[in-house]
Amino acid sequence: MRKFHIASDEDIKSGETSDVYYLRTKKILEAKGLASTKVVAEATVSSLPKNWHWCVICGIEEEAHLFEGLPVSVYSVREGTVVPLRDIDGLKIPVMRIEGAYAAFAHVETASVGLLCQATGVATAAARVKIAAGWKPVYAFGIRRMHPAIAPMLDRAAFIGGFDGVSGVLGAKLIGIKPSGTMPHTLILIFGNQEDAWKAFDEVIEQDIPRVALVDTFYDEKVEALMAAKLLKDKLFAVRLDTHGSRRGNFADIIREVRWELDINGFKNVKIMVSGGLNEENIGELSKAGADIFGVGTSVSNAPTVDFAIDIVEVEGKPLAKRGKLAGKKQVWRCRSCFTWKVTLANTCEVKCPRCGDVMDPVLEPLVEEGRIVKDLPKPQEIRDYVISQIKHYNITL
Ligand code: PCP
Repeated sequence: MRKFHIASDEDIKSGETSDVYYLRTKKILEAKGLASTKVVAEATVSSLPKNWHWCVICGIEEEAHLFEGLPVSVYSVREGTVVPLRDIDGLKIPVMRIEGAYAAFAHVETASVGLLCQATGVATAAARVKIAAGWKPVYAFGIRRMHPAIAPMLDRAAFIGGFDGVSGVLGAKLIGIKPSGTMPHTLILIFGNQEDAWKAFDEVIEQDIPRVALVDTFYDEKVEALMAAKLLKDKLFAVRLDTHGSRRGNFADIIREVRWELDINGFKNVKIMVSGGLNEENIGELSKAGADIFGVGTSVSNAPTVDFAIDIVEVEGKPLAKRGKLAGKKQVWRCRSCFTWKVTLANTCEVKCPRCGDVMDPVLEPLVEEGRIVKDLPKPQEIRDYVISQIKHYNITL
């Protein structure tokens, strides 16, 4: 009996998480002798949430495992590729292409779209928060807001988007890093006072874990910050302000006051970490006010999904697409120098950047060939580095 309302790997690969109309389509094609009909299908971003004009493609590793073993071939952009909504001619950009008999992958079309939609939303929201925070350290604290079954995926996507660490134990294992965290109010409440809790943390927790004292439980933040600094002295790495909404008032000014209080008392090295209700709109002001480190939860783990669609663009080698979509198998090109993109038919050999004249590189690369994963799937750290390098190289802004 299933304890949690979640799908297993086998459920996902066997089509148990499919929309039923794809399974009925497969049944009809098989009944009518069309099961071997070859198609080319492409995944494109139909629209981006809010005022986003680019997204960080995430979920490609899971796509590889989804199509592994099926008699199809898949081409995709590298995981972590930052893609604008449209190319230089205003065309929507395919980020993944599937080639083979439609009946061979109909049962995983739903899952394939879902793998891209949510992870890309989270990774993009994370990248936007990092840009808004001026690239200061940001940690993912948001898995508590979502179903635990997807906690590793959420943490991985936030890390790929540029976050510096994640609070989730399994997510951190998946990424290959140590989980990050400070202390909850619970610890202080159970000890009944701040100092015994801070001291206990210092006595019990491994020495390589930064000592970050939570300083908003009972008294004013600047009072508790000074108490913690005087108690832990050089061992105190930072103080965390997770001030309750009812007391938050002008949070930026509270941060300035805490900074001032620590500095005039000789604790210039103690950093200020803030968390609770942070997002790309409010984090910049808190960073300017003196916050050094951020814990971001809901605004990233509950990020809007990116609206991908998978559409057939060729049947038995003939370009064919529904209204609103561009027929024919495509390749996508990105300029080496400027963030210019161009969509062409797949048989195009070379493209020069219409904007700066530099060489453009084809970005749809083989991922799965006839059911075999042919790409060395990069580690999350490599993907994260790739994301940050693109944003800095192309000077990508919010
Ligand atoms: C929460 C916890 C997370 C924060 C808030 C995520 O604080 O510390 O870091 O917040 P967000 O989802 O609004 O971004 P509490 O609920 O006070 O929990 P705790 O006492 O465990 O820190």
